Amino acid sequence: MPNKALITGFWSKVKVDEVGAEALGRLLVVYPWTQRFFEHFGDLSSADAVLGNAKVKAHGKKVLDSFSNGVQHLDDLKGTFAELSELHCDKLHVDPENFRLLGNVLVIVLARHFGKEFTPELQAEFQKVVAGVASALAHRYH
Ligand code: HNI
Repeated sequence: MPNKALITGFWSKVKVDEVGAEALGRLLVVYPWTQRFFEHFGDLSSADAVLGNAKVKAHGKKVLDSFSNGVQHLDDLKGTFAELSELHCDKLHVDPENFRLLGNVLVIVLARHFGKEFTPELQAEFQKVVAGVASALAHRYH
């Protein structure tokens, strides 16, 4: 079980809109096949286009708001993400490997935003959180 106090203390400093937009934007640039799910978002033709795309920003914030809710419910990630797992599996058909990719991109964005403050200890805790969220979102697939 991750160190909840350490995680929630740190998470209160995270700018969810900025970090969410950058994490989703980087996912789409670094792993271009993920763009397939977001073709209706408009111009994704270059890294600048993706990172400047208002729909990507808005959706990144939505995803990270949902992730924040998970941070507040570390004891019950499975229950917290049950409906979203159904949505991503049954309706959106997102390959669950992509949840793991987004989690790792999120860790990189946190490291970029917080620099030294994102200590190895915090990273270790966050790797557990992103793995837990990815696994909860993938639950419906099993
Ligand atoms: Ni995801 C919609 C949360 C990862 C593709 N996603 C949502 C919504 C939430 C959400 C919340 C909005 C639901 C609603 O409208 O009721 N997504 C999350 C979380 C993660 C995640 C918490 C991982 C931490 N989603 C991903 C990944 C992909 C993805 C990795 C694809 C690569 N999600 C989608 C798509 C939609 C979506 C596609 C619908 C978008 C739209 O509005 O058209």
